[in-house]
Amino acid sequence: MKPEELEALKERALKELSSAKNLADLEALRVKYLGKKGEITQALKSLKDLPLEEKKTVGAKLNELKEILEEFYKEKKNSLLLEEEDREEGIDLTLPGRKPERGALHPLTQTIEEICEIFTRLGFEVVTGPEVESDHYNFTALNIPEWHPARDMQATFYLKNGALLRTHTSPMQIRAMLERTPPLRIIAPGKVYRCDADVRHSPMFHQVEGLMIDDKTSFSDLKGILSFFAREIFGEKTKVRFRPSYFPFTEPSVEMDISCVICDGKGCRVCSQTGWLEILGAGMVHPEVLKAVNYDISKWQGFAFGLGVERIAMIKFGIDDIRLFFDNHLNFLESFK
Ligand code: FA5
Repeated sequence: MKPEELEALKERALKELSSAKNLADLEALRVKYLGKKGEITQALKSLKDLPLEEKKTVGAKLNELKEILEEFYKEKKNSLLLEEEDREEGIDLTLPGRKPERGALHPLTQTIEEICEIFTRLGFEVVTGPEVESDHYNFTALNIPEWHPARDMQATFYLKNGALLRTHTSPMQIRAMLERTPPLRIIAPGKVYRCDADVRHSPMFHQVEGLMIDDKTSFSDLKGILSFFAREIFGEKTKVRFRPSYFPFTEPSVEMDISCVICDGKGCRVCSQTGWLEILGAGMVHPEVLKAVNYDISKWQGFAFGLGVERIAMIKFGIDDIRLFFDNHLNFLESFK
């Protein structure tokens, strides 16, 4: 066999092997070139008729070609096997790759972060504290002694050792004042617990407490800061109003309403036709509370507020059942990505 014939044989064999579509085609080509009666085997057999010198050179080249073809055959067989496996498993190699699913922050976490961000811009420090509280911090120090009927306003979960699950974030007012010297501005987000459950009430929910103590802080500061907050979180056009209310730890006390974001204040089912939605309780810190932390009431004064995070999130995202936040259905959670 002449060198150019060998080269042509190599090219033809590699071309055919590489275009084999399946294992059966490939096997036929193996037989054609490398089988007992295959072209390479036949050529090797016919070496015996050649003169010694030629036998050596052509023989070496033929063996080299045989090795190349065998290696190529093996690789091709592996790749056809993999393709066949994929087909059996129903994998369509022409499909685009799957993107990994991305998670997102829970809507309540998003709301808490937004609230904290707004107050941080106004110089408030974010603090956190325990969910298992003592009677003293949750009630007594907040001017709610044991006999006080206001204790019944918040149905409390008591623990065996006399401790309780905090019913509001207001104990953080006491903790923050004891840990700092005035002036101070803090907000305290966190979980609170009450024996209470329906479409608007959950036994565990979130509040954000706010407290500002200074030597001049007045009711105007309370109104200004809370109005600013409402416009930041619900939009520039939001109107606010303050109604007189009662909390034992503030005097005077108010509740703040915002104009209904659903009907723009015209009256709808969500705002019970009033045009207003209540979002928080607030007031000037009661002197008895300042006394409980040994603050000089002739020098220091301030305001506090407590808002329900679920309430804010329900208004913001147009959700009418509080339980959706805790059922953790993926369809619901994915709509907040
Ligand atoms: C308080 O808890 C006071 N500590 C707020 C406060 C702080 C007033 C500082 C003055 C100064 P109230 O019980 O109204 O107040 O609760 C505040 C908010 O928590 C309510 O407006 C409501 O949005 C939310 N809330 C109350 N109970 C539930 C509940 N079971 N599920 C979901 N949200 C609730």
